[in-house]
Amino acid sequence: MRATVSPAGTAPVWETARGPVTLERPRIVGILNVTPDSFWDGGRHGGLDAAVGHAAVLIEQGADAIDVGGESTRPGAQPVPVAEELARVLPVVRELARRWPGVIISVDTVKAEVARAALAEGAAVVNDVSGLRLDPRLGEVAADAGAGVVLMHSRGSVEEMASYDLARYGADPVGEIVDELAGALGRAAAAGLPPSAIVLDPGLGFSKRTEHSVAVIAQLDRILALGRPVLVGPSRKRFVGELAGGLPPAERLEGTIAACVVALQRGARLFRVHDVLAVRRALTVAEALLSSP
Ligand code: HH2
Repeated sequence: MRATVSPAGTAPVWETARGPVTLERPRIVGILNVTPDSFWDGGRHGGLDAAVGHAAVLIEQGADAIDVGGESTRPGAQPVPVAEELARVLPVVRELARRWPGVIISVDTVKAEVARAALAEGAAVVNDVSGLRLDPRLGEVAADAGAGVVLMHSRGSVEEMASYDLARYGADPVGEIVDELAGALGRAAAAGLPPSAIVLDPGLGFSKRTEHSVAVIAQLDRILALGRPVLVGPSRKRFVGELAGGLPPAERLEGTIAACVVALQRGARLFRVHDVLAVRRALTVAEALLSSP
């Protein structure tokens, strides 16, 4: 299969509240969960100092953006009230934006109120794992701030979206996912978000069994046909462990890298990962090999 790499000068651009992100090279979004219960980094970056320290490491390792999350989507995770999510996320967003004005700060939330406050503190992007399904005001909040938005595919509430319960598809799972992402694009347009602000994400592991995550990576061209850049988030997820024969999260780095490299080859341009250094090195080499004539 040919690599999907834009010729020089025509790289797609993602508009954010802190200016455009050009996608002539793969962009890495480092994960910074300030939660007690995220499946991999939960409880590790709870205090402000720990969170800022980890962000410094991710940026040093080559993260182009930092995605700050205050609510886990792990199956069985407790829903987080707005006030608690604000208390977790806002001090971190404020400090990161102050220290690293050149780094894109993203807030991983499905709540318009959290998005509004984070954008006011310097976040440039809202990463909505519900694709504008769960809070109808979130799109308008992002549009008013001129923010970039990641629209991820999922089904159901925050508590159920990462389980297999809603992973019920007919003969063409990727077709259903594309249709549902098209619905998210429609909600974005109705909220006043310009297409240039939008990145699409198939939501690996969200409302998807392993075979569904495999299918969306294999058929990423069908997501790209919706006309926006694609972000993928395979980092240490269950489907990676299952494909490797049943490995726990601590042993899923190599599989994560494999998923990122294949997604790059199929046209993804943004990669949301925990392990920035390893993934950046792998993608830099893969990009050089894929873009050589
Ligand atoms: N995955 C997770 C959370 N947010 N956002 C996007 N756009 N894409 C993803 O694939 C994605 C996401 C789940 O991973 P993580 O943040 O590590 O875990 P948790 O939900 O337990 O905090």
